[in-house]
Amino acid sequence: MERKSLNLLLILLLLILTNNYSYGDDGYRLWQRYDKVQDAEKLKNYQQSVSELVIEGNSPTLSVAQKELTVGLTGLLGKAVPVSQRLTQQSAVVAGTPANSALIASLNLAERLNSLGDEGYLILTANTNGKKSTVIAANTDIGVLYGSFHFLRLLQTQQSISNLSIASAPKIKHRVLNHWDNLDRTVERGYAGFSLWDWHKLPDYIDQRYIDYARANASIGINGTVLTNVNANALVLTKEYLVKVAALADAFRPYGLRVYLTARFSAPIELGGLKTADPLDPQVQAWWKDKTEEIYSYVPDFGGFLVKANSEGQPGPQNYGRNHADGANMLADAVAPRGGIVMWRAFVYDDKEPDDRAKQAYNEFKPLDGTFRKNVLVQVKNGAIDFQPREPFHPLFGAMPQTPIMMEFQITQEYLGQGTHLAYLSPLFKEVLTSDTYAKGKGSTVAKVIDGTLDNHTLTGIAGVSNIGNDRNWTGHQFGQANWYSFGRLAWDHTLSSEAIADEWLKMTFTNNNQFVAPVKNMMLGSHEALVNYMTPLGLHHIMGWSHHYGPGPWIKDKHRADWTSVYYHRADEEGIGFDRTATGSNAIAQYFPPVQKQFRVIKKCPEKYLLWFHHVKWNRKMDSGRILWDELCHRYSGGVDSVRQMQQTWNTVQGLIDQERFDQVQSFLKIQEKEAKWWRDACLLYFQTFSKRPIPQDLEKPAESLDYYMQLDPQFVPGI
Ligand code: GCV
Repeated sequence: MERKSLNLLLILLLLILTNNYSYGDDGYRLWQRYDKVQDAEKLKNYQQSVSELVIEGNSPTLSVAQKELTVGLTGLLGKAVPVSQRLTQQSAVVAGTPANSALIASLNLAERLNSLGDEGYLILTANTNGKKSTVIAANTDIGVLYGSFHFLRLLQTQQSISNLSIASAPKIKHRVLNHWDNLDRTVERGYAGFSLWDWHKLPDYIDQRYIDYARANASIGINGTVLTNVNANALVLTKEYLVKVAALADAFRPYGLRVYLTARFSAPIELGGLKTADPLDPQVQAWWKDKTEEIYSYVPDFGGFLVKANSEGQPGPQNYGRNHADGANMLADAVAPRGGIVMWRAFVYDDKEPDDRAKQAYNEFKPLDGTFRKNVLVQVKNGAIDFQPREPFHPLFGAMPQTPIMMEFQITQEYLGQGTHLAYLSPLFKEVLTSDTYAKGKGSTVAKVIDGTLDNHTLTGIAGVSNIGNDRNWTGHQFGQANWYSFGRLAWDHTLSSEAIADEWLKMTFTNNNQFVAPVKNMMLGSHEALVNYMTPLGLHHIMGWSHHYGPGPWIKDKHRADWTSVYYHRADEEGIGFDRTATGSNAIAQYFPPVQKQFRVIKKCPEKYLLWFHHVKWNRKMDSGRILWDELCHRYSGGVDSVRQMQQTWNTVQGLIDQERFDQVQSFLKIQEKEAKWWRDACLLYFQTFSKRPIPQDLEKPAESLDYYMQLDPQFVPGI
């Protein structure tokens, strides 16, 4: 061997031995990595605690549970785990239901299982036929699958499995992803490539991705997926597409993932050749009934429809002088005989220019409370405008006690840095869920509205607009996976903390090494606030670039709708800045219950994070920090940029603790994020300075370019439009 080759070989060996070399990893495996447990003592303990896997029953769902446990345990333990239908050894893992497993039945768990419903499970250390075992028990096979994922998570996050007594059940019934995927595979507001659904090759080709997608969703308890964009195309309701939908539904079914479709309200005209889509017209009603029956003939467990109607140009019942309940009820009657539901969106604003767009959904929907069918959920965005980096909770939460209100969060980061900004969204989700509506006195949180406990609803739901595409790592940004993950975990149990979710996600996705987990978790937990600061601090909102929504655009004005411009929302003038939503302004504040109004009504008491959402505030007003508003705004924008730089530093310290490939991608994206945070800061401050006419405080970094420069930037072909 030549000397040079020998040297190379030695270097390689050295790298392997010193463990500084790790294999590339593209993130495809998400949080389901199942690599061998690194901690020797824990590994030994796990190996001793898991000798075999016993699953007595037989069903498609049990067989995927068995596969997941086998693959997972084999990987984590670094040894093959035999599968058996009979208990032969101490320390087995026994999984099943009392109905399909004599072993589980012998444990008399009926009382404990009763309260856990169709999807809950128990994970117990138990004595089974005289042998110590770990038992995963549920009322249904899906419960067993969910329990299996939970058990694997315990090992992935290196927790003790010695004395287990876990009971878990979802707090919300329908936990649904909304894909804004078009039939041509573009994804509206999608930043992770094209749609996962390869319609052209369906139904014949079932991509492994569909299975892995279903696995990932099942692992966090997501049980529904709306395949198509709310800006709907009626074609998906034709036979040509329904056979494709059926193929996806078949692939997802073992994982408990039900398929839903968006219904284009004008489909009876477009597909059925009718002259009208009036929901009170008997022919229209009959058309939807027949269409629904046809769908069920392909997908027997079809979940139902999601509808965007009379919003942003979509057709709806108002085109015929009817209201949202008329439209929703017609579809609800069509799916009711098969147990389907209708998720009717409240994201509406009409063609006339409103005095305040924030008030429209409430104005249109609140009077309809009590008029919807039993199988209708009204799906409400978390805030009254549109998934802004921060919004106060939507006033419809708590305002329609007779109607099940479903939450709609946006997981894809349309207004939060799109494909390249690291923003962990669990704190945003939690901020909304824990907000108190005071609908029935103190403690009437948004979470209690949507989990049904406030108004005794059993039909409950939560939706997340998906950030998933066909990028190899699913979400474009490695940390986008955390938002998919945290949505699912909170949908199952909204009481979980953002910190706990970040902790388990990091351990499962990267490593259990605390040198990595502790600093990166901190970084994640502060990332949403950092983004709010460099984009829309102090309650600012809707000041992004025109149409593609990428980058800053506080100067956007003179468009065909005032409420699509930025000046409509920030209202900056020489006096001050902010949207007066009190009685002296649009009075949107009146849509909240009195104790909430009280929190927001006067500038002095209003939390600063919502200040400019509710008030027009003078530039020289003293803030909590002692600074005047203008200086505070400058500090917030600058602080946001500083926080991103801090995130970069944190990330640089963990190099070598994880694989290089994912490390590099995150590092590069953080550079983009820093560049864009500066862009936001400089563009917004220079623009608002034309009104405040005050200097940027001495101690802060000055803008790199002129306002003209920023105003002329015109990014082309931004993804997701
Ligand atoms: C699917 C915002 C987005 C649109 C989206 C709409 C909605 O306006 O920019 O892309 O349309 O919300 O939620 O219906």
